Amino acid sequence: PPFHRCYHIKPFNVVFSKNYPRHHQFIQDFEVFKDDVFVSTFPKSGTRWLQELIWCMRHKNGIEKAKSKDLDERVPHFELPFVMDSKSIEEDKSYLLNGINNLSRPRTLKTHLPFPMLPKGVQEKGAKIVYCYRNPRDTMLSLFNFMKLIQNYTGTMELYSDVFLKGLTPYYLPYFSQVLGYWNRRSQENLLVLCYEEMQKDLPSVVRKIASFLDIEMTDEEVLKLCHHTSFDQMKKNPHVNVLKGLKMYDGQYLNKGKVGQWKDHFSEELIQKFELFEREGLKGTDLEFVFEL
Ligand code: PPS
Repeated sequence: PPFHRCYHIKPFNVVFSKNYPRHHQFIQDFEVFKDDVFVSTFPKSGTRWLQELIWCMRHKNGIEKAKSKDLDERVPHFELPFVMDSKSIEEDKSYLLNGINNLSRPRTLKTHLPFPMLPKGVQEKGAKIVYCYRNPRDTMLSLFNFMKLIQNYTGTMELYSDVFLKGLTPYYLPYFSQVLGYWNRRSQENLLVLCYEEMQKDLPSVVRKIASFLDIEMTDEEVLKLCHHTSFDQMKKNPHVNVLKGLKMYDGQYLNKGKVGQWKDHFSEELIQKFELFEREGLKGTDLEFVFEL
């Protein structure tokens, strides 16, 4: 049987690869402006947190303004039409044209695309990218919970971890190829690489780092206000953030636990060993390190 049935995953997970060839050129040629900022992540690695932070930083009185519009409208998911089973490229183009091209500048866009698949204009114009990764164990767990939430996934966590380790996650995107694609380019001037655990440990420092990267001046008071606005508790009760437009949610919420080291409460010894092997292999020859607990 098709693999998605063996793993209880919906074909949604492979749609990207099916539709991608006909969209490739369109994504490559998408008009990028120098002042665009792409917030890029492997899914479930702190995207929403960064989207809210960066949007508020880039707009005067951002925290107040953010209260009148959903996050998905302020920071749209760039390639969303390409991962959904849309009917035609025309439909996808019209999404982009209406949803993204109508955004006023400076635009902030969310993406999970691997670095080489970003529009050519990102490099040509020197648009900035803020990338964030998260340790693979918490990432897998968060993705598993998300699949239960949006697809009513019925498999076990062990089964889903196989999906993750084999790279059959949404977009057909193997974890290491996506993370290392950015990590290995981190010396590029237009790329800032962060990690989720660092945001958890010391958010004010991360905010200052982002501000300096994006040439935004912030007072200490503004930094603290923003950290409060984007704390887990505040974001969880913020109806403009803790929603996902157009997606039916099964049991639960978009913002789940928001912790580092959740995996320790769920992983068996056997699963830990599988991940250790996966991490050893994936990290070979790189100086990337993960933080598994704080
Ligand atoms: S998505 O669907 O890819 O955009 O999801 P993403 O936002 O990348 O990841 C969701 C996880 O990030 C956690 N999160 C936060 N943690 C701490 N503080 C804040 N403010 C915050 N906002 C989102 C969210 O809870 C998800 O992690 P889990 O472990 O599932 O709770």
